Amino acid sequence: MTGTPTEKPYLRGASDWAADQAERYEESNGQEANTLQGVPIMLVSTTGRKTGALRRTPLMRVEHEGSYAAIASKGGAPEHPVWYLNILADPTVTVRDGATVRTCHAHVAEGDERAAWWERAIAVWPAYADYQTKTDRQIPVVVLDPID
Ligand code: F42
Repeated sequence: MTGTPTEKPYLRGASDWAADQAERYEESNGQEANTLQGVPIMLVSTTGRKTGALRRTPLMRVEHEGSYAAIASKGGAPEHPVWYLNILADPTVTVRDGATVRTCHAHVAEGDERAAWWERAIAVWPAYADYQTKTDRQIPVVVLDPID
C-alpha cells in the first residue's frame, strides 16, 4: 500500500459513537468534538489492511516532544482494535491534533520506550491502567513520529 491514508476513499467505522466523533472532529478542522470527558483526543487515519480504504479513529491524545502514542486499548477488550492491525500492515498514518495534521511513521514500542510512553498515557487517561487489568493481551503502545 503506498501513499498516505488521506488519499484513499473514506469508509466509516462500525462504532457509531467513535465514527460520529471522528467525522465531527475532521469536518470542523479539529475545533469541535475534540475531547472525551474533557480530555483532548487526536484523530489517527490509517489505511484499511483489507479494503485499502481511509479509516479514521479517535484516540486519546498522548504527545511528547512532537511525537504521539496511539494506545490500542479498546476498553480492555480481549482482542486488539483493528486499526492496530491496519498500522501493522501499513505504518504510514496521519495524525490530526486540533488544526494540525501530520504524516507519521508508526512503530510498536517495546521495553523502556514502551514503559515511558505508558506512563505518559496513564497521566493523560488513567483508565488505561484499568483496561490493562481486564485483559491478558498486553495493550500495544504505538509511537507515531512525524515524517513531513
Ligand atoms: N480506542 C482505543 O483503543 N484507545 C483510545 O485511546 C480511544 C480513545 C477514544 C476517544 C474517543 C472516541 O470516540 C473513541 C475512542 N476510542 C479509543 C475508540 C476507537 O476510536 C475505536 O472505536 C476502537 O479502538 C475500536 O477500533 P476498531 O478499529 O477495532 O473499530 C471497529 C469498531 C471498526 O470500525 N471496525 C470496522 C468494521 O466494519 O467492523 C472495520 C474497520 C477497519 O479498519 N477495517 C479494515 C479495512 O481493511 O478497512 C480491516 C481490519 C481487519 O479486520 O483486519
